[in-house]
Amino acid sequence: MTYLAKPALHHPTLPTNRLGYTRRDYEGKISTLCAGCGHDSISAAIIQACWELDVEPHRVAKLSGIGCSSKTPDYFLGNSHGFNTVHGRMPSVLTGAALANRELVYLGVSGDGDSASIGLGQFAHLMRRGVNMTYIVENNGVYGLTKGQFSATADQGSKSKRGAVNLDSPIDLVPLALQLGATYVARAFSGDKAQLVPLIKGALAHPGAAFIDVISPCVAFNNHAGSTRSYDYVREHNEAVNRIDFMPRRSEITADYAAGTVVDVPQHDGSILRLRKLAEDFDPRDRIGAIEHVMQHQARGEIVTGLLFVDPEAGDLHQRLGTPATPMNRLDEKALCPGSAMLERINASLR
Ligand SMILES: Cc1ncc(C[n+]2csc(CCOP(=O)(O)OP(=O)(O)O)c2C)c(N)n1
Ligand code: SF4
Ligand SMILES: [Mg+2]
Repeated sequence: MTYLAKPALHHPTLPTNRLGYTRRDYEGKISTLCAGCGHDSISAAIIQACWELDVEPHRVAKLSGIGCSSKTPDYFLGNSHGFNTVHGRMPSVLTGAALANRELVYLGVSGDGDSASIGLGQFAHLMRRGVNMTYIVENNGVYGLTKGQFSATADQGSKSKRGAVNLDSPIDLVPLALQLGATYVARAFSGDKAQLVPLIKGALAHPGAAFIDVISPCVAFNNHAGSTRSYDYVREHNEAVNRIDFMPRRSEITADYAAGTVVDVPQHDGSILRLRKLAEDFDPRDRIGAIEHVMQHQARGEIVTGLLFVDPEAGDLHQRLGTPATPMNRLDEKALCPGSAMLERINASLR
């Protein structure tokens, strides 16, 4: 069932992007997830974001772990590189790939079980190393694939479908990513595509570790009264701090806004993140302020969404390590083996 291909034909009048591709060129196989699963909406948002950004599909590497969420890379970007790793191990495989070939666009897709339980250590080190990638956690508060056990992000006191109460404290990956040094951090809701698509575009263009926690209801196991990850609960408790418009370098800035209602955050590549403020007291360039804001609202049962933090001066692991501009998987023997004289010099410097 997982391997149903979609027919390649599409209507000749479908709009194309600057590369001449239609949105359908960014799709994957037919999804086998439950009808109404939030994860499918996230796949649709990824397709939309990549199409709008004119990303060349063959330049994307999509990696995931294990779970319903980690199955989704099969359902988008069918012409991209893909690697379905072991449960919770996507970050280390992604780090290795990104070091070997810095020219690809790295997209990690994971679940709350995959990233906050078995893969928590891997998640932490990817963020603190500043690997240049977009990391999306499709957060439903349960292990969907293995039939609905509480995950580590489930709120204390929330109820399972069968009425069991979760006694453990939750792990919130957003303040964690902020504390660990991620340079682009957002939270979104799979049911709000207008918010999610620009957040994904901003993350893909960000030159460092970008993390988006997307609340993504599991209709089979966690969409009932008593759950804090159901469609109804998230809609009622969603406190968006801003709305972002991602403007690539080439776009002309024409929109007119009242003074004080927007913040423009220029990126290294000349693109601009325009943030329309919804919470007056919130500044997305203040890392510690963002942690406080998220945690204070969380204590009141509110889910803060939007772009929570961006560092316009962000760098990445390659910059920190001073790796060559040529991707390492393309270095020839001359560059990799500088000769016995150089080896002697290195050895001498270590004596
Ligand atoms: C090493 C290992 N341990 C446990 C499992 C069983 N397992 C498969 S998916 C999963 C949890 C998936 O939860 P999550 O990442 O939240 O994805 P979801 O299905 O909810 O999208 C577990 C525990 C496994 N496949 N491999
Ligand atoms: S079990 Fe839950 S997470 Fe998995 S496909 Fe169904 S609704 Fe989605
Ligand atoms: Mg899950």
